[in-house]
Parts: sequence; C-alpha cells; structure tokens
Amino acid sequence: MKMKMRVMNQEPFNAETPNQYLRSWITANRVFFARNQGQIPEKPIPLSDWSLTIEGEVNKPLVLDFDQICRMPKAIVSNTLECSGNSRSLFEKKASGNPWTIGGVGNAVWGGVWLRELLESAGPKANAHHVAFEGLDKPLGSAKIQFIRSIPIEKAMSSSLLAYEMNGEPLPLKHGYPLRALALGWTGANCVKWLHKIIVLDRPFEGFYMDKVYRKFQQGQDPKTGEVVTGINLKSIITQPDKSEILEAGRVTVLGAAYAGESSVERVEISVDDGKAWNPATFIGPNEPYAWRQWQFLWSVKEKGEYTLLSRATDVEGNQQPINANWNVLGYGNNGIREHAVTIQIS
Ligand SMILES: Nc1nc2c(c(=O)[nH]1)N[C@H]1C(S)=C(S)[C@@H](COP(=O)(O)O)O[C@H]1N2
Ligand SMILES: [Mo]
Repeated sequence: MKMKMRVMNQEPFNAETPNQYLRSWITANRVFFARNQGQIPEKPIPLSDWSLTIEGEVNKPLVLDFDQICRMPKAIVSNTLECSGNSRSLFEKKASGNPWTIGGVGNAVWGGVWLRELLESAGPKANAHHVAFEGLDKPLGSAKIQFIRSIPIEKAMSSSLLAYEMNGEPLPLKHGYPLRALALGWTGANCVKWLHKIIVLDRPFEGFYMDKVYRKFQQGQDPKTGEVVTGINLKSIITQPDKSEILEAGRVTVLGAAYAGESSVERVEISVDDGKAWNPATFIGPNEPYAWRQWQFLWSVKEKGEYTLLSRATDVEGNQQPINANWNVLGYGNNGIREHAVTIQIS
C-alpha cells in the first residue's frame, strides 16, 4: 500500500496523516504528521557538531554532547502529539492557518531523558519560572524568526522529555533529529524539534511564537492577551468509516481514537442517529498515560439511508467533550463532537 500523506504545504513542509494510518495505536514514523514553521534541515547534523546548551537562570550552565545524553538513564514513554491547529478546517466558521482535518495527530513511543534530570544538574535559581527551547531549523520568510517557545518550569520538571528515539528508531530528521523536547500531553508547539539550546528564564519568553500565535483570541483582540495553548483537549475522532463512504447494510465496524492530553479517557460513546441515542464503544489496545486509546463499535445496521455518526469521549474527571468547540481566530483546540461528525450512506 502506498504511504501517502495529505500535503498542505511544501515550504514549510506541512502534511497530515490519512485516516487509515490513525487506526493503530502506534503511528508509524513514515506517516506521522509533520508541522514546520521553518525549513527542515537538509541533512542530519553530524553528532560531532551538535551539542545541547543549558543556560540562563541556572547556577551551573551546561554544554552536553550527544554521548553524554545517551549515557544518562533512559526513559521510554508513550505520548500522543497533536498540533494546536488540528481539526481547524472542521470549524463551521473559517479560521486562518493550515487546513488540518483530523490527521494532525499521532501516537509514538519515545526514548530519551527526563528534562528534570538535566535541569537539576544545572541547578535552576530561585527566580527560574520558564524554560525556553530553541531549535536549529532555519526560519523562512523575511522576518527570519527562530522557533523559540517556553513552558512553565513546573511542567519542565514534572513531565517533559528530551527524545532521541521515536518508535524504536533514532528520531527521524523531519521530527527533530537528533533531539526534541516533548511536554507530555501538551500540543506540538510546546515540543521544539532540532533542539540545541535550553534557556531558563524568570518569565515566559517573549517573541512571535509566544505572543502572536498559539494563543486563543477573538477578532479585534490583541493576541498577546489570549490564553496560551498548552494541554491537549479531550477529544475523540472517528477513523473508520470515512466521510461520505457508501457501505452495505449489515455489520459495520466503526473505529476511532480518543485522547485527553494530561488526563485519561474513561469512556467513549457512539451515536448513529445524529446524537439522539448513545452506545458504549469498546477500547482496544494499550492504555498508557499521555497516549490515546483506540476504540471500536460493532454496528449492526439494517435500513438503507444516510446516517450521521458521532463520537463522544469522557475523561476520568468526568469532563465530557463539548458538542461544539469554541471558535477562535487561529482555530486552535477544535474538539467539538459536531465538528467531527461523519456522515455516510448505507445502500
Ligand atoms: N524547531 C521547531 N520545532 C517545532 C516546530 C518548528 O517549526 N520548529 N513546529 C512545532 C509544531 S507547531 C508542531 S505541531 C510540532 C510537530 O511535530 P512533528 O512535525 O514531529 O509532528 O513540532 C513543533 N516543534
Ligand atoms: Mo502545531
């Protein structure tokens, strides 16, 4: 079978994973979605030319080479990564940005080191509040703005990984070789690729990628006053059947995934009558922190006609996916039940 991504942009390269590859718990590296603000490095940097610097509000600034990082205790964690703008094109009202459908998400098992261990050896000072990450990718456009993002030190110390492996392979070039940050359960923008510098700060980093984007704001509002996009929202997606598919009456297997960022999914329900009745779906596959859960619903359908399928996730705290997501100018965080409806035909 041909591996075909849905490419939205060649430069910068932005491509989403087709539904059929979202049906397994692990998303294969070769079809894992790609989101870039700058240029993917043309070739992998020789490891002898690469180092990781930790500086700023620390007692002991560090420069580490790749071997030193690999000799540290290895952590292996699963994590579902989702682009902040995933499902943007499914909002009824248009939002600006890449027209993602549901494929700006994927799940991988990552190998690396806990960021906490590195920060502890550098010794954050008492005024350390944010941790900024800088990537090596060359910026595009006339402004030439480097991709730099910062996260609160609590997140950096509790549940952030620096990954050099993805699904058992060295981190692929397009996913950040040789090292990337992963703020577990947080959207992709918080997970800087081609990482080479960590700067500990006394406040959030200020710059284009912190203040103008990755914030939820309304028309006419100053983006900087908008809420910063951090954790991945509770959400479920239907990955089979596809929209507009024509199927025969009888038994239909409905497949999907559900995820909840830093929380965990407790339950998924399916409606085949546009939201009137809800039926429980069954989980299949692994149940790991920060990772999505695959589910299925075996549907027995006798009558021909048009059907609208909806899925609804509930997390362990009892929160339920919203019927409709909150629209914002840049279309972040679309997790609406309605927006993810799949209408099909039974013939
Ligand atoms: N250095 C760098 N890191 C980056 C980006 C980037 O443009 N440059 N894009 C971010 C965004 S918006 C997302 S969604 C994820 C996508 O990761 P992936 O391409 O490995 O799926 O990378 C993040 N890290
Ligand atoms: Mo993103």
